[in-house]
Amino acid sequence: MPQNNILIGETIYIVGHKNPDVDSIVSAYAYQIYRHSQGDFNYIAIRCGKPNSPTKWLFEKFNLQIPPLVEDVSNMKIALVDHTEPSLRPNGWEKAKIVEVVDHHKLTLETAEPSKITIRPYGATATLVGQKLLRQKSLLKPEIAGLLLGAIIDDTLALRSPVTTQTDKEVAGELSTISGIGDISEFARDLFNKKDSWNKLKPREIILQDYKEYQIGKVTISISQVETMDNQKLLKISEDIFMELKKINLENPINYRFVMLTDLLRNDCILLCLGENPQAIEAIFNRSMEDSYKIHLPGVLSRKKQILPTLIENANLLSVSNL
Ligand SMILES: [Mn+2]
Repeated sequence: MPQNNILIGETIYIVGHKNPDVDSIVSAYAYQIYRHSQGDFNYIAIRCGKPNSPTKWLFEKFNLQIPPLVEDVSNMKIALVDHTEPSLRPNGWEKAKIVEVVDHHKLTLETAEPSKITIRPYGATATLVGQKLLRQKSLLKPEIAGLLLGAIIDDTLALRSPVTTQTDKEVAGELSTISGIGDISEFARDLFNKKDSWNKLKPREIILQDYKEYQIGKVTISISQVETMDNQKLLKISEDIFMELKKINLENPINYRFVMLTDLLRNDCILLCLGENPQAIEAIFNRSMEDSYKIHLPGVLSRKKQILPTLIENANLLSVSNL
């Protein structure tokens, strides 16, 4: 697919992470608009996986086209948005050239040549891209502002997650004005209602819908997140989910697997835990497990800002010294 257009130069494909969420697809889309506004017409937004329900709902709401699917980025020049972790990159990245990064996560990158890196510790990549577009307001159409606002709301859980910064709030405020979306909480509720699609899914799909793997030293873990408006309903099938998690781990054994059942209204998380050293997990979260796989964590909503850093800080406990 690499193209060399003599008029606009070699194409750079803007791509979010595997299992794309709203932020990954919207940021790629909006970053293309920003680049084109700078005269860089060789930037093209793509996605490397199926859009989730909130993403589809947003693009439909604003009557916009979701970027096209590219399953393998071998031999392409790519700009990574919303991630750098190798396990989250699109298939074929080993044979691609990462020329740019636009992200809000910690950087994991080894490049042969210097790339253009833009990372800000915001709650969403969409905040970063939104900021760039807001500097030239004339270019920011209401529907693009709405799309970016949706991504910020999704990644920051309506500006309530601990990942939320003052900049997220300010950018969201400006975007809401431009988009004409007056009632942010109603917009957020509509968006989050699309997340509650888990009741149509099988346990395996629930686990893999928003699934990320991480390497912490020698320990490999996975953390799935299921965001709901009511995790008590999900709790009823938690045992089925846990059994499926065990099955997944038999097929592909890693050290620990977690599933976060977060409740956006109650502001808490039921964490399903599978791993080599359950005592370590209890010690790390300072709570005992129910039915030897569930931990209730009040006030926990964020994988990136709460669960993952807690595990990284306690990596010494995780690394199975008693193997
Ligand atoms: Mn994001």
